[in-house]
Amino acid sequence: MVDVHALATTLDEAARDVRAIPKLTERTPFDVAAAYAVQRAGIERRRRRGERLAGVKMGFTSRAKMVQMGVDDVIWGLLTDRMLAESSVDVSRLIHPRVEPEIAYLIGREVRSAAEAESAVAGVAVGYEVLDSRYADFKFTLPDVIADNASAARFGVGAWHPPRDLSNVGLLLEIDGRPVQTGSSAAILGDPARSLRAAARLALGAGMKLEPGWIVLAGAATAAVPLPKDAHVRVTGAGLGSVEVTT
Ligand code: OOG
Ligand code: MG
Repeated sequence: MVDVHALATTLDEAARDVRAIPKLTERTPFDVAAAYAVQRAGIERRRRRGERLAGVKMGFTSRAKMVQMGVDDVIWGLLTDRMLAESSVDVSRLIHPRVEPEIAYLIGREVRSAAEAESAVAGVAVGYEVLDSRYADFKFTLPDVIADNASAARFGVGAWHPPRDLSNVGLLLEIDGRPVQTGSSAAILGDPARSLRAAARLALGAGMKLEPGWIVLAGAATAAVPLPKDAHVRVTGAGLGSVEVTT
């Protein structure tokens, strides 16, 4: 039997102490179902500290990410209000942060089936995600990264726009004015709307629902890049404007 709470505590303490740990599966092999139980226990710890659920993040929805991280399955994690960054991210609180461009959906009403996910969208935006694997060297197996809440650390979104077709939005990630990644939202499962529906399905399967006010990050269209201190990051989505953050 896997001690779900002990594993969740180990990950939570690594994040709070800003300290990388060896992969959990090195000592305790566990499967994907146990990994999601660890993820959920970690979120419960955050909730007990007063954090509130703010949405869902999808992971490995593009080939660029699967290839970068050496895994080949779509995963999901949960976002809390405290992960939402304002204008800056304090990288001294993170182990080895990386940043990646995201497409974001704002949920307008409760989503009771995957089929109604798109019609529940109140807004769309360009966003970014700051990842910070709690594992040494950002190296993990699929169960490890799921247990670690899909490496979620911080995120931000630009101005919300009325829902629209996002199947081919050009994305640009700049650091200190230099383009470091470019891509298209088409890389996200062919259309990020598919990722949104998957988010609804996965939430329902876990006994949850996408809630009004929640944000869904559909997954990065490009590989993630290291996020240094004193950096100025800008992510632009064609027709969606930009979102900026400093470190
Ligand atoms: C896991 C998180 C993947 C995405 O957008 O694909 C993810 C990782 O790469 O550490 O957030
Ligand atoms: Mg991501």
